Amino acid sequence: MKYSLPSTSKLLDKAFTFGVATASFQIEGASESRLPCIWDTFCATAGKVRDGSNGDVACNHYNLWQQDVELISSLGVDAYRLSISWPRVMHKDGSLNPQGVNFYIGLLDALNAKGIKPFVTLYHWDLPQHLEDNGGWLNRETAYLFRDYADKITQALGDRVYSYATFNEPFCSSYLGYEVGIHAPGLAKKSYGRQAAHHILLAHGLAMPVLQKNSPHSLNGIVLNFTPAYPLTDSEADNTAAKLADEYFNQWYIKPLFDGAYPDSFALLSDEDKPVIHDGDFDIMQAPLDFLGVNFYTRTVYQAAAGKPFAEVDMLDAPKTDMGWEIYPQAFTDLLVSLHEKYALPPVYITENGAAMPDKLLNGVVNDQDRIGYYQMHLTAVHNAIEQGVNIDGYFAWSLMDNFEWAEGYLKRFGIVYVDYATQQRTIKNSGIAFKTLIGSR
Ligand code: PNW
Repeated sequence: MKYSLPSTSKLLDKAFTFGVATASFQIEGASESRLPCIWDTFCATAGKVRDGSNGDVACNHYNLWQQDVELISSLGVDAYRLSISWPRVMHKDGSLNPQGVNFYIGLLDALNAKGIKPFVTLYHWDLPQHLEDNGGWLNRETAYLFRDYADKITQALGDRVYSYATFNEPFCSSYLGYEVGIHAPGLAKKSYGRQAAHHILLAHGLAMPVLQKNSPHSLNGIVLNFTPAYPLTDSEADNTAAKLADEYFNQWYIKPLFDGAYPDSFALLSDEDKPVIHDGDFDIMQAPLDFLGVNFYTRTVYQAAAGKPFAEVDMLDAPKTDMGWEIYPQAFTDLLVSLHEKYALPPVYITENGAAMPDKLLNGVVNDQDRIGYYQMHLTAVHNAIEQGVNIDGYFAWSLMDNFEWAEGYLKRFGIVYVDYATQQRTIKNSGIAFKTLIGSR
């Protein structure tokens, strides 16, 4: 039960940051002590979450946070990535809610006391419902309200935070939430997805200078997810399909931040699908970043198709996780190298990587050999990218513990710690023991 890397690997330097990650809605529970958010509403809508569950209790981390800090500390990690629940720390009138703020102050103080660096994401999908009622990310005003939230919360948290990310995965919030509707708020229109993305990237750009001013010593940036697109064959048609898919699902969310423009295939959008863009928006979006967070899980294969730019291919015989996501670690190395070649990147942190597996707790043990295999291959993929010149300073496992996996509810387990939801008992899985051993071996 051990991950192995070449003894000279940068991953084994003490300066390389190893951490575990979570997000507010997925673990906190205690929904009664905050404002409602779009995921509460989505969960309450029949047919949206597979097991009909919600985030009312989740891992009860809001009440169990002290033991969870002990758990994180027992893993020996350098850092813990968490997110702040906007509806927990702000009232409807835009003033801070001291009860919510004090929860995070207590948590951050406990982490710092243990020498664990807090990596804080300001938006991991839990938009206050009252803002959605006013148009949510389709309303440009929401970007300015996000800046205001970022301003107030970063002032309140003072110097407790090692790193701030504005957003987690603008792709998921805009595409899954507003374009295909499988995430909250469940809207499904192409123009909505593209407009929501534009406003989220704008909100990011508006907040960045505020973070730099209020928290000049933290590493401030954004977290993006990538699902690299591969052609099924090396035909020109399949290559074109994969390139268009890559622009639509990946480059769309990063190119504006570094190049101040959407990809070329923006021109293929019909006029009604194009987002409303104001003069100066791309200048705002290009605010310099101290770090880029990269989340990686899988790749997608595409082929050419009649009547549409690309068609996804299900790789039927390929190894897959419990999400049905193909296990293809070479795509992780390829992705990191290609981002490094395309953009003038700041230091990169892998802010999420991991796998859902059908875990079983037997006699107090979770022997998750498949997850151990996934981590071994993906840590090696990160090592290989570093060898090829990519500047990567850290790696976070998704997730610290099993939690509310969005539209899959509690059916999918991503943790390196097992959660028995009936008792809220946590058990470190064998993949977690291996992670601890790797970190301790440096
Ligand atoms: C990420 N996709 O979500 C999130 O940041 C986590 O909150 C989540 O639990 C984790 O990955 C596992 O799903 C994603 O469809 C959800 O490409 C969907 C996609 C990517 C990331």
